[in-house]
Formats: sequence, C-alpha cells, structure tokens
Amino acid sequence: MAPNAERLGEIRSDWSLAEVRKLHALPFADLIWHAQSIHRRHFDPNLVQVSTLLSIKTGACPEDCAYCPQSVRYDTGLERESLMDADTVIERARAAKASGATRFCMGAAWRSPKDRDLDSVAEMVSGVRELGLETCATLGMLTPVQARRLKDAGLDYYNHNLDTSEDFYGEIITTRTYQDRLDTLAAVRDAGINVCCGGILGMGEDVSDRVALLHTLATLSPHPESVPVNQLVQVEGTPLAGTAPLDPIEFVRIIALARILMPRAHVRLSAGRSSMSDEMQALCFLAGANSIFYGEKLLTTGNPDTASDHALFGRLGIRPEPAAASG
Ligand code: SAM
Ligand code: DTB
Ligand code: SF4
Repeated sequence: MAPNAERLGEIRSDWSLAEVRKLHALPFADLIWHAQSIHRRHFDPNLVQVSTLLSIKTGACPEDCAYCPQSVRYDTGLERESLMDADTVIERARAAKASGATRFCMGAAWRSPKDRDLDSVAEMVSGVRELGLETCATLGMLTPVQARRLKDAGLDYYNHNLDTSEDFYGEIITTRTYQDRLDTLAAVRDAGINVCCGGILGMGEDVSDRVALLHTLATLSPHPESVPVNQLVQVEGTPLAGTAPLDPIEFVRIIALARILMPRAHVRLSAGRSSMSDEMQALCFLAGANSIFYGEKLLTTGNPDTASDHALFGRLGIRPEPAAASG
C-alpha cells in the first residue's frame, strides 16, 4: 500500500521526505501502477513532447561540474566554440522544426550570461519563436533582471537543474552553491517563464540522494513544468568517468516517482538514451516519462538518431505532442 494512497494524484508541494522514501520503496509493479494511473489522469499516455538541443556556446566553462565535458578544468578534447550568431541558430531551429521538434533549447557553457551576451540570445529567442517553436534556454545563473529580459524576448522555458541532493551536491560542484541554483529558479519563476528543472542519476549518489532530489523538486511551489531526468553520460577526462553505472530499474523507479510527485509536469527522458535499450525506454514511458530530447546530438555528446526514435515511437504507438499543448 502506498503512503497516503488516497492523496496520490493530488497536486501538492507539501510532500514529506518520509512519504517520498516510502513511495520509492514500493514493489516495482505497485509503483508503476500508481505512476501510470496518475499519468493517464493528466496526459494522453501515447503523446510525447519532443525537444531539440543546440549548444550555442561550447566549452571553456569556468565551473567545475564533475560530470561536464565543457568545464575548462578537464581535458576532454572538446573544441571550444564562441557564441554562434543568431542567423545560424535560427537556421538550426528551422531544421529541427522540419524534423519534428516542437521545442528548441539553446544551451551555453557559461557560469552566467553577460548582459552583452543576452542581447544576442534575446535575438535568437525571438527568431526561434517566430518559427512557431517553443523556446527554451539554459545559460547558467540568472539575476531577476536578466530573467525578465529573456521573458520579454519571448522565452517560454528556462532549464536550470538542481542536479542532485543538497547533501551530495558538494561532491559534484564547488563553484556555485545549491542556494545559487534555487535563487535562479526563483528568478525564472518570478519573471513568468516556465521552469525546466531536474537532475542527473548515476553520479555515484545513493538512494537517499535521489529521494532527496525528488523531494526538493516536488516541494517547489508550483512544481517545475518540465523535469529532465538525465542519466550520466560518462565522458573521458571528467572526474566522473568510470563511475559504476546505475541499475536501469532504479532509473525507471525515479521516473515513476517524478510522475507521482509532480502529476502535471512533463517528465523528460533526457541525456543517456544512447546507452538505453528500447525496452528500458519503453519502461520509462510506461512509468510516466512523456518528453525526450530528439536529434542526433545533445549539447556535445551523442543522442539516438532520428530514424531509430521514429522506429521506437512506431513500435510503441507513440505520437509527438503538438506544440500548443505542451507545458
Ligand atoms: N552551463 C549551464 C548550466 O550548467 O547551468 C547550462 C548548460 S549545462 C550543460 C545543462 C545541464 O546539462 C547540467 O545542469 C546537467 O544537468 C546536464 N549535463 C551536463 N553534462 C552532462 C552529462 N555528462 N551527463 C548528463 N547530464 C549532463
Ligand atoms: C538537461 O537536463 N539535459 C540537457 C539539457 N538539460 C541542457 C543537457 C545534457 C547534456 C549532456 C552532455 C552533453 O551533451 O554535453
Ligand atoms: Fe559549465 Fe554548465 Fe558544464 Fe557546469 S554544467 S561546467 S556550468 S557548462
């Protein structure tokens, strides 16, 4: 029996850590059944939202995130690239739309954007939006003024991940604090931009860290509109290369937990799909994942090719979600 079973499916931000822990420990079949039942109350279970990523500024990042190939501190062989010009970005967005994406997410390897950079990003955002795509950006920490600037340019979503639990966070990043991340999320929310916030699994964290991350996300009020669940992509040269891989069943459990705790959020099966079997991805969709990154590249690393994603969608009877209905 689930904790407070009669309250499952309610939209609430007052989850206790004990409740989240108990849900996580449910037998797999019970957990998936709750997740799938809740999923069907809020979404068409055969629709999946499709986002494409583009790295608009690559590498040479001053931060020390231990998973990241773009940090200047690790030798990963990545070529640095300065900020792309707006026309090139808009062309890439046009191609992503033609290939079936409905949201275009622009990522930059910055600690935080400079005001001068924001002029260019604002131009990209308005150009991409004019194509009829939803816009998303992930540029590092933002001040409230910067967030309002992006809102005015037409930004629909801002991605800023908590990455892991507050306790484990210090093992992964030392150059910005957990509170810095919460402050950016508050600035984004206050500016009226939809929040995209999730984390990474498989960094050597333990179950209590995964439960605590989900608890922090689910006690944000309101919940993030999008919750990306990434599996660590191990990149040679980063401190986390060689970390013991996560049990795929545990990954699916976290997807189900996100679905149960945040019933209206789009839960995105994010980085790491290249190393997942079709069967594992099918389990993730069954557990309530209803969004993916689509296109042959994430930011700097690989993603499944579009033909294999079309084949997977075909086998599962999944259709891409139309743009206007996303959230
Ligand atoms: N520099 C900005 C920042 O960190 O806020 C934006 C881009 S950053 C690459 C966006 C997110 O990508 C990170 O917060 C992290 O969750 C995810 N990410 C980066 N490298 C990853 C990896 N190797 N595997 C999985 N997720 C990763
Ligand atoms: C998110 O949660 N995952 C995406 C997006 N937000 C920006 C990034 C994944 C990056 C994986 C490593 C890379 O390709 O550089
Ligand atoms: Fe920089 Fe973002 Fe990579 Fe951290 S995750 S090193 S902030 S690009």
